[in-house]
Amino acid sequence: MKEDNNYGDSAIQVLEGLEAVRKRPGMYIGNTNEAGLHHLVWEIVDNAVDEALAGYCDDIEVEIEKGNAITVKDDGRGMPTGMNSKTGLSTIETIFTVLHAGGKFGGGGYKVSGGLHGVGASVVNALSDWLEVRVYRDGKVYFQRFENGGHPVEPLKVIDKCSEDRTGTTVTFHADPTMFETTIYNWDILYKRLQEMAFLNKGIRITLIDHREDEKKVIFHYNGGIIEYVQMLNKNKQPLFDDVVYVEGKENDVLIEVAMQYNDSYNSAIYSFTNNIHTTEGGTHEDGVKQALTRVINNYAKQNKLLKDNDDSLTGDDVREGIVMIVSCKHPNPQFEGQTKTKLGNSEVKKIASDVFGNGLERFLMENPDAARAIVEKCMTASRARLAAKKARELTRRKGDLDITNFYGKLSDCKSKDPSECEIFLVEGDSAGGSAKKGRNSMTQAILPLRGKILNVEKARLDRALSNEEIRTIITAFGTGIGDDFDLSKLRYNKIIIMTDADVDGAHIRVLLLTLFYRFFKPIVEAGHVYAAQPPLFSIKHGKNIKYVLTEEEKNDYISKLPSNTKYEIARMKGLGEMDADELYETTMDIEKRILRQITVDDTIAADEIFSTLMGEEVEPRRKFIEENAQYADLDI
Ligand code: 28F
Repeated sequence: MKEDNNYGDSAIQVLEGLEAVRKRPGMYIGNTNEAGLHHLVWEIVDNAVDEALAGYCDDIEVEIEKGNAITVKDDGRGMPTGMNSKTGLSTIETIFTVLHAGGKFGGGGYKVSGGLHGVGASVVNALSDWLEVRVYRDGKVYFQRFENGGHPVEPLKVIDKCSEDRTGTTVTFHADPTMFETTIYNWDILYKRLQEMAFLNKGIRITLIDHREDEKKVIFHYNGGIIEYVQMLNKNKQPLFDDVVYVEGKENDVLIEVAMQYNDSYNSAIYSFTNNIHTTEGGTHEDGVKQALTRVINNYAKQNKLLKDNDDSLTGDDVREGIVMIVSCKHPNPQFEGQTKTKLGNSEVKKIASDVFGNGLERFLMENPDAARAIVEKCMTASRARLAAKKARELTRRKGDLDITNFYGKLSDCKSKDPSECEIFLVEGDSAGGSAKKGRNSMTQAILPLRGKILNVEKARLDRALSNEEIRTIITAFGTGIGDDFDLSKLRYNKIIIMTDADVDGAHIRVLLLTLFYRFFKPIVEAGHVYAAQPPLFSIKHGKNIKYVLTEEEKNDYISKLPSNTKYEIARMKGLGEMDADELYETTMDIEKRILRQITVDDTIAADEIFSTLMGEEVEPRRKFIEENAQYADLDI
């Protein structure tokens, strides 16, 4: 070990620990891509948020510096500046060089933020080419700098005086470019997560500043916490009543907070968190709250004779239609389970969440009879629609047999019955549909031409969607069923490819289809079965070669790389409907040459917002969204 400072054995062990992080960074931060890079920021911010949750700090600042260093500041007590007897190092150096030294905070409090990885400041240090910490405490400014993956340049020292009442911690680091695929921070990612943090921890002010090209600054500060989160999620929707139901309670050190409001849509948007981590797979906190919602609304409806004795009870789906809800749990010892470790497993939490939310909701209904009546009526309408949809589905199933000639008139199925190699193209218009049928590889490629308008399901319930002919055809073709009958394993095609023109109408149809899939076939989208075909914009012909490209840049790039004496011809491609069968196959369908874009949903909260903005009732936000995103030819969810 080439260390020319005078640290002892413990320091050497420390560096071996940090070396382990550099050898297998994925073990500590999940990944070394863009997500992993941002993980470094979350680790440091989590420490500041913990200091805030302990009650000592209310201002946190995150700055993206020129050159992509990150500074995080808090106005808490400042990290302790004394020595650590176990390591023989200062506490600060210990925090930044010993794995898991951050750990639980002493003094009765507990570490609440972080947890998914929750690896602490030393991992950030290990993965940085330099890091500086400044602590303001007791009228002094303490400083230490680390380089090359956590090697201290000097021990902690005092570099300045400061006013006695100035306290806090400032950390600046620069991610090591040899450890990450990218070291450029993304404003939108930082924005979204820091805003979420501010919603989930009411009263904390979090400021984000970007000092790179054009200065940007935003302050997140929500005294209403998750109440304001729900209001934001509903901002483009019509709420059923003005108040946001808010319930908070603590049992055995487990804190449960719930905010909810109904809107006039037919979707349910329930987002749950534990220790500020989005539990996308749900868990016991979410289960408990859902259980209480169904129980309390049914009891209220029966007690107030809104629901008659011989009426069926309202189901979970009935009481969740049109709901927007945030569930936040703070737990001293959370157990995360599930495929992505984003499901809360602690069994005791279910009853706590159910009791806390149930009591609060009961009280709200009692105190707000108008809102209570509106909720119950909405749930009963949902219940009737559910029964109607069930009938319609049964009808579709039976009618499916009668309709089958009509259906097969539309669908040109592929010969193979092995879903893993089958694809279905949903094609805009009969003329493109005709070319696609002629040009396709009929062994594995099925063609479904779409004639009529696809119904906007953002404004329709399942029963009405089922009365739409195009939608019925799509359901029949997929083979999965829909609603309660849905079964992903019955999907007849591995790839569902939306093939529309590269113009505004094409984009519109694509968005309508994506809305349908997202709202009614979400697992198909989540499993990555949905793609958009990308018909090329230009062809470049030279000699016997023909090259198709998607963009102006690609075209120029390709031409610039051709030998200078090459003659070439550029043609702007026609719409799908004007291509002949060979052209369409070669440019857009041929597995070897085509360009597909997989539609992924890695962020359900953002996707939900996009769909309700694009497809919902309110016109102004839609206009604004399209204007702001006009430069993207496509919607990337
Ligand atoms: C920019 C990132 O990391 N802020 C922090 C504190 C405050 C204390 C602390 C941190 C003590 C024993 C671990 C101060 N005074 N912002 C931050 N602020 N850590 S990190 O203590 C660390 C623990 O081991 C602190 C009294 N108690 C705690």
